[in-house]
Amino acid sequence: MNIPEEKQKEMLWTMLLSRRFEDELAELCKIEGKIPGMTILSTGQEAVGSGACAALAPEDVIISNHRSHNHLLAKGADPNALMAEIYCKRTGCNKGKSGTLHLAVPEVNAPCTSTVVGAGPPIAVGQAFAQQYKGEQRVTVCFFGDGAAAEGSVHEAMNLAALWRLPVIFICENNVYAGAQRYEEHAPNPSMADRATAYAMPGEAVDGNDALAVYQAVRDARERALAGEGPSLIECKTYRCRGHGEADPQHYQPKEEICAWQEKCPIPRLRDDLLSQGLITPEEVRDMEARAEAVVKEAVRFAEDSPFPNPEEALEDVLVA
Ligand SMILES: Cc1ncc(C[n+]2csc(CCOP(=O)(O)OP(=O)(O)O)c2C)c(N)n1
Repeated sequence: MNIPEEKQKEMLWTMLLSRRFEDELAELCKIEGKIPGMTILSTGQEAVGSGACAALAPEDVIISNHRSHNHLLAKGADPNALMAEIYCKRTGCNKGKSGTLHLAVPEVNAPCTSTVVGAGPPIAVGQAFAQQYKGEQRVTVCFFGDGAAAEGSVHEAMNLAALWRLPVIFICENNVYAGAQRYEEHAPNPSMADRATAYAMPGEAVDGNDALAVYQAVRDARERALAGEGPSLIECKTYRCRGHGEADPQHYQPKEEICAWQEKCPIPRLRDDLLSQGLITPEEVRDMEARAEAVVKEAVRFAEDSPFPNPEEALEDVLVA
């Protein structure tokens, strides 16, 4: 597949970091009052953000949704500032004002995540329009769910992006569920990627638990976008292994289905692939795991030790037009 060794290791690292970060959040949110708001995790879906972001340059932009931790960590967000923001502390990447659901990390070109379902694609199209208008050599990636794909805003965004040949890559993270609703309850066509045909753009479905396949598809789409060939739609077929949020008991998800997908976990898959090719040693894997543990421990300490913002700070950084 011709993927540089360092990129493959980077994908394994960001998946391990993301999993450890979210496993910690899964525990923290059980402590009353610790984490304000909902806790929405991407456990089992890490190959999507990690594979995609490894194929991007630092100047490329990502727009994400409510399930954003993996996307942001894979794009290089500082785990300390991210954790502090999730705690709504003043040292957080948004000074404690966004919490987990509206995180923004402009330093890594992740200016917006929105929990408004379907809000991301029009924002990504605006971003890509600006890039094209200014003649910049960079692209915008938009992560959204299969549920979001049913929103009118997503169709409008794809239509305009294709019409104006904008440098945007639509990544539909098809994790089978939108809240408690299964994919086939809201989408008549089993292929989300097929929708690309309607907008005359390339559409491809990939195994969303295979970081290397995601990387390859995004790398190709990025090359097309930079060559002026416009947008692409990539459907990453994956599975939501936890509830919609941590308070969701998942009673509507068949146990056997969850177990079958846990078996397809993207992390051991890439790890074993790298080990069998001799691209990584068992010791390096252990080091990566220990590093992820240490980074997350430090992020929690940083968040815990940080102050909450003062109430009057709510009025700072507010844009009044
Ligand atoms: C406009 C809007 N409608 C409904 C909701 C409530 N809501 C939050 S997440 C969600 C499900 C989204 O599913 P999907 O886009 O597939 O993403 P996933 O949660 O599976 O990652 C819904 C309905 C919302 N936040 N915004």
